[in-house]
Amino acid sequence: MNNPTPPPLLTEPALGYQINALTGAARNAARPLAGPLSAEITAAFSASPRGEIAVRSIDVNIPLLEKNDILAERNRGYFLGRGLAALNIVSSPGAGKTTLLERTLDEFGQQTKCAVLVGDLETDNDGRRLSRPYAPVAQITTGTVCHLDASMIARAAQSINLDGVKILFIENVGNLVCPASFDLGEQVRVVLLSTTEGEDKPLKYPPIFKSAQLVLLTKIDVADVLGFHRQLAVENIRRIAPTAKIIQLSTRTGEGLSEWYDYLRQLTSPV
Ligand SMILES: Nc1nc2c(ncn2[C@@H]2O[C@H](COP(=O)(O)OP(=O)(O)OP(=O)(O)O)[C@@H](O)[C@H]2O)c(=O)[nH]1
Ligand SMILES: [Mg+2]
Repeated sequence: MNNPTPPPLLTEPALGYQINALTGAARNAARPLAGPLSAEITAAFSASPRGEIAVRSIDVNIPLLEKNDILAERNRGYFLGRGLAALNIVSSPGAGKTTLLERTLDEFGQQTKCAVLVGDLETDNDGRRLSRPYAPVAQITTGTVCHLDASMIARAAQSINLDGVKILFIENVGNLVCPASFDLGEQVRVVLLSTTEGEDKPLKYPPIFKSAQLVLLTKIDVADVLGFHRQLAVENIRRIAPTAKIIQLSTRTGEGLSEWYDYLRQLTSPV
């Protein structure tokens, strides 16, 4: 019996494995994978010492974030049903999210009932900073997870009393990358860019800025001393998020805060 000639190797195997071209050098007919993918691939490599195997890929078109998206829609319906506006507040670490929320609770929160869900990898520092007798707050600690997801929000929202709450602030984990992919069921995504980070961040981290309805340019009180070019930052935000509203503010001096409060007030007005 003639053994079929194995297909030529593309290169000599350096570490024992050789992967042939995707167009398929395999002699066996394709078959569906039955077990864990890694075990299948390992077995296939072991059975192909001369590198006869082929690797093919198929696009199954199943969104990896599908489960989160479903839960996020559920959250959105729940929030809308309760008549409250949820804001997902995102930024790099230290851009001023908690400081802004502290002052917002002290001023705006005196007239309009607000609640906060705040996420961090560790500590309840921000939860304690935000604690006010008139505003329910829940701290979410994510451990090693670099973003909040819709299931964390669903659980945390159940843990506080949302009666009468008109605005639910969700302070996300400080990170400009991971939170971009996770819809929490918010009505508005707010991204902070602080003057200490540099004007180029919208260009370097476009997904998060692209997904924002509102961008807050924070810590403008120190813009001049840092040599931060405010107009350039605004232009960079505009390039990535042309329709987002931009508010320049300083929680320290109060500049721009009335515009922020007007924005919040408008979210609570019946349409
Ligand atoms: N100069 C100035 N400093 C500010 C302003 N807002 C916040 N800061 C300072 O920035 C630092 C970080 O502020 P936080 O509010 O803790 O920042 P954060 O975004 O909540 O940080 P994480 O939760 O760790 O991501 C603190 O030292 C604040 O005092 C501001 O408007 N101007
Ligand atoms: Mg914070």
